Amino acid sequence: MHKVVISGSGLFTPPNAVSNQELVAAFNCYVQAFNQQHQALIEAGHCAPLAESSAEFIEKASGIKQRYLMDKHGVLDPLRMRPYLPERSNEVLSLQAEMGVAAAREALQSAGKQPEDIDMVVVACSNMQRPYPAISIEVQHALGINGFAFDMNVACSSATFGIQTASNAIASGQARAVLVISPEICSAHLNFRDRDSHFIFGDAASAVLLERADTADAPQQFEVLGSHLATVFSNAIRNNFGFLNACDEQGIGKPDKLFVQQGRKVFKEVCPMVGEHILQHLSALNIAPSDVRRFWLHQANLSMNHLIARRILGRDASLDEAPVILDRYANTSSAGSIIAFHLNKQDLIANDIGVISSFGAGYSIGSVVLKMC
Ligand code: CO8
Repeated sequence: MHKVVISGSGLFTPPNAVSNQELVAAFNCYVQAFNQQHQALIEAGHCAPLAESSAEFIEKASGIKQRYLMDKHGVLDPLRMRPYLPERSNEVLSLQAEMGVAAAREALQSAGKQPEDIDMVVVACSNMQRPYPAISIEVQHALGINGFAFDMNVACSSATFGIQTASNAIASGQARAVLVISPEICSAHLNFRDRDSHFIFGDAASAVLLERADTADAPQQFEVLGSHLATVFSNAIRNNFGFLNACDEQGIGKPDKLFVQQGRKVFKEVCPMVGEHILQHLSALNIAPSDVRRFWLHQANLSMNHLIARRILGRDASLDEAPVILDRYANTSSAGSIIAFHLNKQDLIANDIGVISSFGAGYSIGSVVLKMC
């Protein structure tokens, strides 16, 4: 079996930053218009008035201050409240592939690799813009990579599941080097009219390059000491959008065809599972939690990360130990923990241990333990 390292990473950040205040202003405009339009029904008790959102609540409940979106004008238009992302002809690189290619190019560059060094491309994310041809094959083609590519979806844990798949392929000799790319267009499957969740997500694409340790010559490399994955079925985070929707016209346009969650339930159920998962994984590798230099945790909610870190360490983690990017990026689903890794690894030194961890819909949980070479 070959030793495997992560030798490169990349990030694509969309051009449009949207603050909580901007998002709330649009949402509240929509609420006021709705309540005015339905005033008679509301007064007669036949329709519940909508409640306004608040930027203070959002930051306090989630830690999110802003997010980056592929389009902000459509989202901030109270009459539309969804991004405007025009369809492209089949001859043009698709939007999701474009985001993935940008992140992948940076990963290739930081690893000092060329497309001909790569044998496998995995696009691992929560939502694919189409079923086929696979987005990964389009990315592979755009980058000029030989070998093979496939898409996989394990919601927010897609990247860690992708890393395990890539790592196994390299260790067993099936591939010399693999790109795991997570282009997330969360804004296109978020319900911006839902007060409970309109603030949660942002768009971004991340990429990591994994390869055999004996071929790697990047200035910074992380040996993959192990990965540990788990899934437990839950309906607490769900999206019923899919190809069968066209077969029952009554369901088209209903809110369940976008992201829906019971946030409190998710919070309560997932935090203990993740803490235990990481502790078990470290124990199996004979690593004490206190020996971990950095936790690149999934970036969904700041209080969740505080709780999980406390469960693992028995005390609060410092920002240095468990860096935060969700304040700027919001929840970027599978890209979140990889963005945290990408932006917070430069200061590590040889033999430092780090843990990438993801959790989300499914439920799905993944951890990858790394040692800087
Ligand atoms: N403004 C003002 N007040 C509000 C708002 C708002 N926007 N929203 C809710 N409130 C009010 C509620 O009405 C409630 O009031 P009251 O107490 O009077 O009833 C009060 O605030 C508290 O509401 P909650 O209990 O809902 O608030 P929480 O403190 O639980 O915070 C969170 C809500 C932030 C959603 C929190 O529960 C959370 O983060 N939970 C975990 C979320 C999470 O990690 N989910 C994982 C999703 S990621 C995933 O795997 C999906 C992948 C697919 C990607 C899809 C992309 C679109």
